[in-house]
Amino acid sequence: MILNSISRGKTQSVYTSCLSSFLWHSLAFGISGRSLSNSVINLGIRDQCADALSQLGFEYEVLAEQEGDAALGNGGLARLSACQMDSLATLDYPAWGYGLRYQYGLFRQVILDGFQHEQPDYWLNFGNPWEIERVHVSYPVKFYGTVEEETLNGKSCQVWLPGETVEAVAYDNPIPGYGTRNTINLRLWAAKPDGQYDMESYNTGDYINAVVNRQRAETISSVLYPDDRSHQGKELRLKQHYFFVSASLQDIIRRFKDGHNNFDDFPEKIALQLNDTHPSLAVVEVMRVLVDEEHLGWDQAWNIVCKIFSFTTHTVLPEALEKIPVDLLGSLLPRHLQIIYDINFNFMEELKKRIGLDFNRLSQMSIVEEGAVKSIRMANLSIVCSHTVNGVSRMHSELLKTRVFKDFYELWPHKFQYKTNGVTQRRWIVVSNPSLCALISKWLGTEAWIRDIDLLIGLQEFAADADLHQEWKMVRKVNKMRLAEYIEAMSGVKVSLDAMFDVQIKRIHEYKRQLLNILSIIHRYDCIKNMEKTQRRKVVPRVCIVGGKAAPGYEVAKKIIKLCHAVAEKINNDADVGDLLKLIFVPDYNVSVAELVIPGADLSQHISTAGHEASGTGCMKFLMNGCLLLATADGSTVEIIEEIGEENMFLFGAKVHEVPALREKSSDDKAPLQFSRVVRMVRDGHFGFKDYFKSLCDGVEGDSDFYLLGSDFASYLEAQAAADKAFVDQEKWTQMSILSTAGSGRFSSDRTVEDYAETTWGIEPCTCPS
Ligand code: GPK
Repeated sequence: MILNSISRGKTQSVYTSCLSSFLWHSLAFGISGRSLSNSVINLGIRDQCADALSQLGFEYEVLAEQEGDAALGNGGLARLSACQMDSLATLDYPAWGYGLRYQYGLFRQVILDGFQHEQPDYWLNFGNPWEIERVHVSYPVKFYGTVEEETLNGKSCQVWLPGETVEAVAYDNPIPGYGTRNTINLRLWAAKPDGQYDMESYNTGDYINAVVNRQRAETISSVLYPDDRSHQGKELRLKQHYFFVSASLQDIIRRFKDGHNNFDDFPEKIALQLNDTHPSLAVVEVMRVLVDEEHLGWDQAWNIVCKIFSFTTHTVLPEALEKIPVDLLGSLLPRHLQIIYDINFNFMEELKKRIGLDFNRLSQMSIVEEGAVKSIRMANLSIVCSHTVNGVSRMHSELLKTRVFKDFYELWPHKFQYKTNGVTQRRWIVVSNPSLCALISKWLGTEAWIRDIDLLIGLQEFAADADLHQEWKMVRKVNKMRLAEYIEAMSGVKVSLDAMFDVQIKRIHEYKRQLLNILSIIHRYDCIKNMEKTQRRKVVPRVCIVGGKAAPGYEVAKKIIKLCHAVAEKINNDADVGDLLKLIFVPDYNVSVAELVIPGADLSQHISTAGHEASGTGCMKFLMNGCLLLATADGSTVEIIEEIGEENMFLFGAKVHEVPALREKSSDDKAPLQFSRVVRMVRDGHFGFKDYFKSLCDGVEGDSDFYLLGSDFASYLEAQAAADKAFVDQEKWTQMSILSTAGSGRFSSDRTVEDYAETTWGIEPCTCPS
């Protein structure tokens, strides 16, 4: 969960009075990944640390590896926030991040017989040395109860009489910026029982129940929900949302009140960024606090809300748009439900004035969805209450405007913007690829690119330089060796360093099409098997690496993992194939694994069906590291093409505007014979588990090939062949690799955050006084 808040206004005074709160929430707010290496780099004390440790008899790298991976998030969305926090700190912005201090992060993936099993990740086992527990910064968070009407100063008002109170205790996680003294704070909330004892139970002798009830409070922040897309109306999840929102807002408002007593100044000082809909209850909570507790009039409060919130959405998938059943919301947060109804009533009245009685449109845009389960549409609520609605890539924003939120765009075109995602070069080059970092600095003659990423373009000048090629290849080889050692230690499979390391690592989703990758690996295997021995010499050897977690309840994704293992088992043990093809599944993919795998990859795959990946950030990490991309024109890859040119990557597949028509076409017209052949191999039990894989095959054949694996297969194979061809010419490949890194500057989160600061939040950097 992230709510980010930012302070606006004069920079110096803002810094010292520290009014900022960058209320940027995603339920899955990530501090994802380790902290130590990033922090010592940003503080500029890496060498001193290494020296000091060696005097104590420790090796810095070995020690850094001991840190657990804090996986307090699910995937791209969470890691994006971590990158943006790094950039906010580095660029001296006065910002705060808020989230939940889950006791159990994202589950650990254990593979048994090729099947995924989930194990709890109790990441606090050895404590967390980087956090500071603020026992004195705690707030009561209330749930349940009833709402009563009362009269105050002759005016009637609503009073919420809550039924349960839980305490939110702050844990601070400092995020130092690079090359600056500025350090910002990620404040995570842990749930503790309310200080008030349940006296009645104690008095009536129900001691055990009283203690059990106290413990129940702690469950609110105990576990991260591991599905990043489908949100069934679970009470605990809603409790997490509100717990997080309420505590963060109390914190922000307390800080504001420290120096101000007029809420009209609130929008001058505070910007709150809704990072997806998980924190969207914040808009309702601010209304509640202003109207019920601060006794502002509705219109005055509404004016304030509309000025402080901006909303970023991270998806195009309808199933990822959160809806909360009204019954659930009404029982947990009765006053909030009333406020939502009031907001919606006003919105509907305004809308009727604008569009008339177009009931279809009115019902689609309504915050309340009628139907079998009456629900609150959190995205609609966020759009209505925010001054800006951001997409995470240009293509995403276009889809929002023309499809997902078309009606809203027609109503409020000025609200819609986009900020293409970015990643921080501090973690994704400096920390994870130190030899490439040194090489870049050497050739650019400066380390300034670590703060000023645009300088990377300077590498273009040397893209054909034979000396740079030599050194570039050496760095890449060393990283491949490191990865090969890891693969051997983890899977027992020895891989050849001469092979192309071809990687697809990300959450397992049908739209991300790991299945397309596996089917093409089967095709490659089948081709090798059917070749004359002499022909085999021409095959470009490949090590295909796949990694990713499936949501525990996502059956199809779990079958894809099993298929990957079944195919790997067959290929890796086939003496005919040898080093020509290997398939490796990297278990328990997380940020630390990514830091090892990305620098060692030659080729990486970003092959979602066009129009499904809102942005994608993995592609940016690979790009920065000089890995070539094999991709569809989806999300941010469209912008990557503009930066490095189509000739420096391997593009394939249907374009976004072609997808609807292709879906209409019957599958026999679109899937090539090779596709039917590989699917048949799976169906026929070539890799075992025939019955188990049947539904996977059914899902990509006939008319059910929603993600267009069949129709994209031929062009995918062509792109794969083009990659093979390019790899044979190592000088050409190296040049493409250098140009990839050189062209990656636009995909730094520094650029994203600067853009947000200037065009959405209206804040300026404030340099920390020395
Ligand atoms: C989007 F909606 C969601 C979600 O629930 N989880 C998640 O990781 C990702 N995302 C998108 O899938 C990516 O395309 C995008 O780059 C990332 O969020 C950050 O914006």
